[in-house]
Amino acid sequence: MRRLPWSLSLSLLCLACAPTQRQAPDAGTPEVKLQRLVANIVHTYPHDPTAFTQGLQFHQGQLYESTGEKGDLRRISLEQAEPLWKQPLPDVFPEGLASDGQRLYQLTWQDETLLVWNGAPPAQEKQVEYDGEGWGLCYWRGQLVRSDGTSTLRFHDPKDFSVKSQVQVTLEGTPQEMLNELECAEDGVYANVWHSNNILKIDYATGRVLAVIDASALARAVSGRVRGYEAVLNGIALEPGTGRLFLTGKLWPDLFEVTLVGPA
Ligand code: DDQ
Ligand code: CA
Repeated sequence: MRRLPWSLSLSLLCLACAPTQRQAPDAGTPEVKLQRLVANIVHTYPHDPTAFTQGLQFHQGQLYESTGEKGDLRRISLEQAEPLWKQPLPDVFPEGLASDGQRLYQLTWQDETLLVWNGAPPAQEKQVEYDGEGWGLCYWRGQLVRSDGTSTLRFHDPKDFSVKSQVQVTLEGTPQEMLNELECAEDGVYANVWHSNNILKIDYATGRVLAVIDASALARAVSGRVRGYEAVLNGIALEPGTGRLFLTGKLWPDLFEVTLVGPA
C-alpha cells in the first residue's frame, strides 16, 4: 500500500477532528452559568385589585394592561388604580399583550383568537385565529413570542400569526412548564411561571434559562391584601428608553418598580 504524503495525511487528520469541535456545546465560549437574581422593590404604585392581570405592556409611551376572566384591554397609569381607558371584552378570556410599536396584539386563553389593535385609543383592527392556548405574548425583532402553558415558546409572524419556529425552555436540561406572562428584552425573554414567585430569563435561540429571578418579596408585600388562589404574580413590563422594570400580579393592589440584583 502506498503511503500518503505527510501534508495530505495531516489535512485528513484535521478534517476528522474539526466536526467534533463544532458539535461540542458552546465550543469556543465558556459554559454560560445560570444566574440567580432577586427582584427588589424600589417603588410601589397603585394597581386595580379587580384586574386579573394577564399582560402588561408599554405601547407608544403609555402603559397598557390585558385583564382576563371578565376582562378587557385597558390603558393604566402609575398614578391611580382606576384605568384611564378601557374596552371590555365579554366574549373572550383575554391573555398576553404585545406591541410592535404600531399595533397591540392580545392573546386569548382558549378562544384561539388573536385580537389586533391599532390607533389611539386602540380600535380593534382584526382578529386572527390560531391553534392551542394563549398565555403570554411579547414582540422581538419582527416576531411575536407566545407561551401556552407548556415549556415551548413559539415565534409567530405578526402579519398572519403563522408559527415560524419554536424552542423548548430548559433549566439546566429540565423543561420548564407553566410559562405565563412574557416580556421581550434585548438579551432574553422574561417569563412568569404560573403559581410561582419566580421569573425566568430565557435565551431566545436555545431556550436555555439564563437567570432565575426570585420575586417573592413582592408576594410578601401584598400578602394579607390579596384573596384567592389565583391572585398570583403575573405581569412584566420593561419601559423603553429608561429600562425601568415593572411587575404586578393578578388581583394585586400594587404594581412594583423593581431592580434585579445578585444574591448577597
Ligand atoms: N392562565 O392565565 C394561566 C392562562 C389561565 C388562568 C385561568 C385561571 C382560572 C380562572 C377562573 C376561570 C373562570 C372562567
Ligand atoms: Ca409583558
